[in-house]
Amino acid sequence: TVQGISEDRQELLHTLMDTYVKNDVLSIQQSIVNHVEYTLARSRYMFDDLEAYMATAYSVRDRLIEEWNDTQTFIKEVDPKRVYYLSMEFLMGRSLLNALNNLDVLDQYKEALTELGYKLETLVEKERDAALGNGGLGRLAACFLDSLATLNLPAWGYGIRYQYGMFRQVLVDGFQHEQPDYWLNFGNPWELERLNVGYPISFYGHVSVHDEGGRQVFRWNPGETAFNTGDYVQAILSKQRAETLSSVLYPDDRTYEGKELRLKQQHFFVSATVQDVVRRFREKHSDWEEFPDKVAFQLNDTHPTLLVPELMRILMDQERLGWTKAWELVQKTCNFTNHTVLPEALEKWPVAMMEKLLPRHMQIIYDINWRFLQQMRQRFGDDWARIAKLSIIEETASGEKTVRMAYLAVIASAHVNGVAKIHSDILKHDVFGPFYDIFPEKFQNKTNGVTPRRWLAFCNPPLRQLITETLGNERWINDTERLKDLRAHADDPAFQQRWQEVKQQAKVKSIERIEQLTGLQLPKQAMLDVQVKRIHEYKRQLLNVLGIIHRYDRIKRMPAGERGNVVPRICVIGGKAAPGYEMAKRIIKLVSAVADKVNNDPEVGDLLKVVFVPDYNVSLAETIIPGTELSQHISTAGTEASGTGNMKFAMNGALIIGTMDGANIEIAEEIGQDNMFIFGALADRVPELRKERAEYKPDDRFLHVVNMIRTGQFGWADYFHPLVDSITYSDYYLLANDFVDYITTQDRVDAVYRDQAKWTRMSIMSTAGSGFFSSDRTIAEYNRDIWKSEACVVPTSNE
Ligand code: T68
Repeated sequence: TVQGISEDRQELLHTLMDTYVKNDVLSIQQSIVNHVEYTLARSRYMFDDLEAYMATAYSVRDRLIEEWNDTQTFIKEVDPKRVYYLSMEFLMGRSLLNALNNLDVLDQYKEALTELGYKLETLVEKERDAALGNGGLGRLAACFLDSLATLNLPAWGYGIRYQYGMFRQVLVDGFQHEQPDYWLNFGNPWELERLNVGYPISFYGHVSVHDEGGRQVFRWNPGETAFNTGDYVQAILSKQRAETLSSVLYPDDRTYEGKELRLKQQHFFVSATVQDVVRRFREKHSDWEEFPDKVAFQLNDTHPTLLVPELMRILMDQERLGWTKAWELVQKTCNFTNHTVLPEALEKWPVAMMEKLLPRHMQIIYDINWRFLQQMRQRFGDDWARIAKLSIIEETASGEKTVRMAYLAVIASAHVNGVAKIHSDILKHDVFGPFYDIFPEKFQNKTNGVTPRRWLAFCNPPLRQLITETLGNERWINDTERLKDLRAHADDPAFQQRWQEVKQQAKVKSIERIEQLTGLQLPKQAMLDVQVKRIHEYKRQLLNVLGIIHRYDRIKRMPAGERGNVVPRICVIGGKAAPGYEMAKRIIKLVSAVADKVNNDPEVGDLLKVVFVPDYNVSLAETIIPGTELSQHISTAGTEASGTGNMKFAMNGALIIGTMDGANIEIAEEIGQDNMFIFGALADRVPELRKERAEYKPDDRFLHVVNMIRTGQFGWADYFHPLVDSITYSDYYLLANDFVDYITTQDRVDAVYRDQAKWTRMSIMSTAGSGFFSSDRTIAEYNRDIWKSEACVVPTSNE
């Protein structure tokens, strides 16, 4: 019951709603056609596929809004501790199919649309991906929202609604070109604009000090405030400036870029978030002591770390709390997740830029640092070398001072976590080693996960059906540990047969999609071998290419009579290179060049096909992953924090060829080493191998393959030179060291593939062992060990 409304009125309102949002086919058709006519203002007698998609989306949205409102009303009433997940990126992908499945109305909508003369599968393709993220970090945030909702946790995701998402990648002559992704072109039916909610966001200016009853208070006098001015023309100009803040997602997931607009985005984002959170808290509370019982922040990498000085500023300068109290509240509410150990990715903002843009925040950061270093001095004495290592402010050799955002995040947070066991260990003993020595209790591991709804049940309906029939019900979808029960069927020939049929069906779909995207003709019986992820030197797509060239060369040298024994393969590589990352762009061109040569070689025919799939994104992943047979996760050990693609492929019964890196290690623990193809140097050997690399004599097969590129067998010899050099001299990612193990492991892959019963068994064991990698488990752990909030289940109306 709702407070403050008479029972009669409540009854009437309930009935009105109930007769509108019904889920029988006729009611659904009515609501779709209503939206065509009244929301889109198109004729109900004539609307195209895009309009049908829009109307369907609005109709589904009505059903979501109802639950949303009930949830919000209930949660507001209960006033539990809320979790705030702060992320500069949410890589959501499409929503229609996900929402239909979650509302459990997929079949009704299919039927409703069929009768109206539309195909749901066609309409689904009309939706633009919400690609508001670069890769793993952004997609993790999206999976976490799914699991937070599934677990009924009272949580909000805060992010930026960029107008331009991740660029669209087109290949011209094998080279990557970037096109703007204006994803809002036809409007976005999944969003609601709250024009009544707005907060001023300030930049620049100076800080003044005032005396308030004998107490010193600081005031930030901003030079620029979005939305608040009396001058009409200035107001418009200021609004336009404000709009640039959310215009574009930075497409760089590799190097931190010291661009002022990026810093402005970060401040805009955290400032609006803090103001919204504080407003919600103040609606119900006047005592700041209660703040940590009502609020838990999770910072998705360092990108939202300005939250720390902004919250301090609001608590001290606006709410008039003293430093000690404000700092205590910050330290009790903030938590930080790190996603990378690559030094070039760590954010370090120039002090000069921060001072200019956010003078009060810079002051607060200096204060935090000073107090922290004082404490350390009390602890360690005047060991300046040790203390300098802990400083938030770094002085570079050139004399430039920068703010180490990760150190600020570690010092301010109650809990700090990595995203896979090996990664969390590296954080403790390497990246944040000195901090681990001081506060060991802060450091945790939370191994990543992915939502089994989108990444198994919804993207792979035939496999869902088979699993459900085998396990007897669908409880495995929200309780993935139950997938273990598939193990009992792994050796059953009849079950294996059905598993193969399902996999083959998905494979054909994947291949057809790839054919459609590339114009190639591909053999449907070949092994589908896939490496899709952002292009990075550390992810070693180049090692994959070297392996492909080696395979090609071997086929060429083979007597024609022996070629019958070759296991045919389609090698797919896909992913985006950051626009300024030249090496990554050269790798893309190399894949295309090798593909051109191999695919047009009549001696090779269907034995080997090489494909670069353009514009890899969430939706493409949803069709490619279910059909993949072999998936590659081959980073140099110690460089991939976790990986999440590996989990999605394992769930869908693809076998993994991979190094002992990131979550691969835990996948091996869960599904068994013998159900994966593991190769390569271990992380603890990597530093020595790097030191010894200059003396290392690479195998002749490695040298030969590298030489084929160098001497122009795939053309473009000059353009590929930097790639060849990178693995000939420093070879930082140790391709030469891992090459032989890689190609011999690839031979083992072929051998197992020839034994389809064995392969199928391994495939079943992969899915069966993937339950641990549900993001439901990850989120349950965050909540148990960090947030300590409680599930908040809306009572249903008939209870
Ligand atoms: C990824 N990081 C990790 N970063 O590479 C991956 N960076 O191992 C891990 O599984 C995943 O995070 C989730 O934990 C990223 O994706 C970025 O995208 C990024 C974006 C902007 C700036 C820096």
